[in-house]
Amino acid sequence: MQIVVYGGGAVGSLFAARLARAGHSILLIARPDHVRAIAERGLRVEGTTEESVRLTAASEIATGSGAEAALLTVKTFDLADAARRLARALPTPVPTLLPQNGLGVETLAEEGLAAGGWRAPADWTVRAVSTVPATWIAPGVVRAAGTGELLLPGPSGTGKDALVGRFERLFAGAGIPTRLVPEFDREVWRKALVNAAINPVTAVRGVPNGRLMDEPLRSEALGLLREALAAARANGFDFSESEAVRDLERIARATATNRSSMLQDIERGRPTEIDAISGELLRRAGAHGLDLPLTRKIIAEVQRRATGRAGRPQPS
Ligand code: KPL
Repeated sequence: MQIVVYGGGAVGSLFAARLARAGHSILLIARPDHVRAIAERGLRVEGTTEESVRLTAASEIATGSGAEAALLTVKTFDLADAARRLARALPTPVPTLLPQNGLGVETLAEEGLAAGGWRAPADWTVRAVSTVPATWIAPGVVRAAGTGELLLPGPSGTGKDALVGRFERLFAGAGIPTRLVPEFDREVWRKALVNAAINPVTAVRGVPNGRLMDEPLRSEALGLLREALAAARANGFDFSESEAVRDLERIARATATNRSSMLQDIERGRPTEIDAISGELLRRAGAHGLDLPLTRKIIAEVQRRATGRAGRPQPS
């Protein structure tokens, strides 16, 4: 299958490499230094497997590029713009996967796709939740850092089921564990709770995910998790505290050696997803008259660190 992977950060590059190895024809849209390295040496994946994969990479998508499916793997802050560019280049809509962290991702993507010319973009998007850990090493090199899975919306009895089925087969065939989950909105919140606890603490303290199992960082993460839980409950998603703590511990253990995407962004001097994760929780809690003081404080800390570094904001 011909697939555009729009966004060559750690996760997008890992997905691109796995799909290319499974025999698909991949066009990876990435930053120029990554594109150059891939053209010279292929895309190297370290970690659970050690391999170099040949695939096509470009820093922009040309109009009329053929594709049967797309993965939008840019970060949330670049999503609307990337979606617009994708839709401009592919005037005939294709099934498009959205595996971003955070809440409200579909709206951002669908607005961008509509601005790029797609009619009824919601018919083509498939929201996914990814816990596949990937670390950016250098241009042309990423690391598969532990185990994770791609969760997709369970059968809904609508036209979306066929689209979901295509992505399920695609990823499973590329060796990435997939699982269909009914009540998918709840799954998106479940992941947002975990990200709201893991990502800002690891970003501010500069540690890999597994370090959150030890004090004092465990308590710091649990404080944020409890606030996120209150926001979820106020919005009608009733997780028990023990369930949320179990999710947090499971993902922190499975990705123990990974540096969270937010920490990687800070280390690379790039913008972070703090607004799409913790900022959105704060807004959704605020809509119900709830304040999240620890979340508010750590948002400010992440923002301070993100802007304290050199480097201008750039797309993934
Ligand atoms: O989603 C992640 C992220 O880093 O953004 C986890 C699953 C926490 C892996 O690091």
